[in-house]
Amino acid sequence: MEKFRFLTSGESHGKSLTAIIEGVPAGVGIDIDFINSELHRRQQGYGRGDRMKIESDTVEITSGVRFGKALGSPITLVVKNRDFENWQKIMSVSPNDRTDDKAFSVYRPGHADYAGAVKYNQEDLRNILERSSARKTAIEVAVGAVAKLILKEIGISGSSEVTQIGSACCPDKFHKEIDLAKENGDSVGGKFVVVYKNIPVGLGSHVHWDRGIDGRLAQVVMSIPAIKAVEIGDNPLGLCGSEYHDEFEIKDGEICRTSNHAGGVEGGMTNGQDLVVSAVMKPIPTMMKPLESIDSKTNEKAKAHYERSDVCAVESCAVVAEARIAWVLVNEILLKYGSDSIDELKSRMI
Ligand code: EPS
Repeated sequence: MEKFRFLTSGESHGKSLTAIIEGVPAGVGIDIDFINSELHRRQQGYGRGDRMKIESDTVEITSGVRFGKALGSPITLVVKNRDFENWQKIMSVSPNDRTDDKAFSVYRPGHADYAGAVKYNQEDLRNILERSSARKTAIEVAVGAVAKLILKEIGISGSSEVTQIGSACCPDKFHKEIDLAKENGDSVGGKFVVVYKNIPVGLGSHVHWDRGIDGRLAQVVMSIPAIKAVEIGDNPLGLCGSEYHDEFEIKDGEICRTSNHAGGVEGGMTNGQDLVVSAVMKPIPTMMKPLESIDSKTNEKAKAHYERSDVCAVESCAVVAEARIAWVLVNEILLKYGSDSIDELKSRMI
């Protein structure tokens, strides 16, 4: 991302998760309570594991904000891992603390263990698990909350909803699906939709493949751990062109549409309609009833590694997707309208 840039760091059971964000216009109100409420939302959801009982994620801001407003300088966010207290020796940075406690060598099918260990030449698969864990999405949601605060200043807001858990498509049956998976030592995935409203026309571009906002949205949602499919708009198969495309009309002197199958994106650009992005999350690969696998030390058959995990995290994943979509929207808005301060941005967007 060119205008709203950041890096994150941190291991799942390390001391903390950190982000340094650059590009937040000066004068944006940085409401810590809002960031913490987003972190809280990410921790919720039926089916989360016991880690969420240990953590109570809150953010510390160590730069870039003064008296509640962004300075325009890099903003540093820190979310501490409470569980680090129990992992100090295991996650120590000192070579003197080296231990095999919590080391593991049997790949979990579906997780990053195998490809990560081959790629980074690691024997202890914990060295891959620690960063591939979805724990890192906590700091991503904090960055997304800052992006949402920018969007709020210009009247843009987003929300999400779980639309499917396992084979159940109505909310009354979601808990039952999760309970059943838990009873069976299994896990379950699902589907969710994110909607952002009041989006200006013309974010993204049709002129080059890498500037299409659809591609950028797909990338940030697809790379959330466990996401396997991303969709923009609703795409009922079998509709012909005359049924699918969203016809124009004039209502109260404004150009509008009779439907929104395109999900607010045409030709790689936002078209002023609601932005609608949905995604499919596979079942979490760490399971009480482990799958068949291989021990990387012996190359012999073994049951996959198990440790504390979630049975279902689709609700949390939807919150992560909201956050990541906020990054893209802010980046595109800053690309289109520029702006060093929030007042300048507002005046350019009229
Ligand atoms: C997560 C924290 C992790 C997992 C989960 C996401 O905590 P722990 O590993 O200590 O139990 O609960 O990560 C995964 C399911 C995964 O496959 O990586 C969190 O904060 O969201």
